[in-house]
Amino acid sequence: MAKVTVVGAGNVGATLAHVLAMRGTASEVVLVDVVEGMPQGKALDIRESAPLGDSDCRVTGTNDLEEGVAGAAVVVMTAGLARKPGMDRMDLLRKNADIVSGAMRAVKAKAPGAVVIMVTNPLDVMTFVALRATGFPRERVLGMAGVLDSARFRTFIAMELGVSVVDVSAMVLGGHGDTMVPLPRFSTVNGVPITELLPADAIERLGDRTRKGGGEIVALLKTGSAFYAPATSAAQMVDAVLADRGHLLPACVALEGEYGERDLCFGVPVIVGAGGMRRIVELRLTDQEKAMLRKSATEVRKGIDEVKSILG
Ligand code: TXD
Repeated sequence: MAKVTVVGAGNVGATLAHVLAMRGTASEVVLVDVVEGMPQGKALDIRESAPLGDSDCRVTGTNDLEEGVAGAAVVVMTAGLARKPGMDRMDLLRKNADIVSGAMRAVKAKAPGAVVIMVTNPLDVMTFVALRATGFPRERVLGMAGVLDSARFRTFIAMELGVSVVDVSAMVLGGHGDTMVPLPRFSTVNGVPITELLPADAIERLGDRTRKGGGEIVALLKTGSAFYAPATSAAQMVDAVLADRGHLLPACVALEGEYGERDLCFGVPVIVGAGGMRRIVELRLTDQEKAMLRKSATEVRKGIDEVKSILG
């Protein structure tokens, strides 16, 4: 069994540690954060829930990044700053790129064989930063966004049709933002495409709610953003790696010609197992689907160009 390190013990990181501890797929989970006492306190609280969850997972917390990541099989990166008053988008990008680069240098030094799962926003851009800072092969640097966006789409489809969410599978590709691309032709209820079950306007409405899914929760919460579904989505990716499951998931990976793109981290279907990505699955898309993906890729590329100008 393996060690999983979660960098950033905020809402997503701590919830992820709890989900992992309850599932028991990792023997050890380490929470790392810069706030003194906080990762230790949350880790102890989570560990004290283990007796009730039939789990022997050892959960600990630390402020020491290098010690925290040492020997980890999987490192999930959730650390980052939220935008503060007076900070513009580029300031925030610079700060988060610094945080991610710093953590990834520690991963490179202390956990050179790890699979990295990025969560920090802007997701596609930070996946690019992580890839560059670690120098890892692209198979071992994955971004979590598509699993969450697809889980949201699945939820809305099940709610609309009044069917079990367990029967619904969905595919959402592209960048993690307003231009993401829900794919109704590849979204099914027990194998039946939703295009057979719902009128086009309803599908459009559910796709649109999915695209705005993060914002809908931010508007309700007033402070902070979604974390239960994001953390559980990251846990699914961690489990796919630890248990070598071979899940076909949408994930953000570096493209080298697939989908007509290169030098870009972007959400596409991949098969995930031990060692990270086994391969990218190239879907045959309609012209309309291709155009939507291209538009999303253009958006993501802008962000990556910005971060390149910052990193030099
Ligand atoms: O789909 C997705 N990828 C996302 C991404 C879904 C939900 C959240 N998404 C993004 O994840 C979000 O926009 C943030 O960039 C991250 C984490 O979200 P969370 O809601 O957990 O943010 P918090 O609660 O503010 O937690 C961030 C923690 C906080 O405790 C900081 O003290 C810590 O990060 N932090 C650090 N930890 C370690 N090392 C460094 N340098 C550091 N800097 C800040």
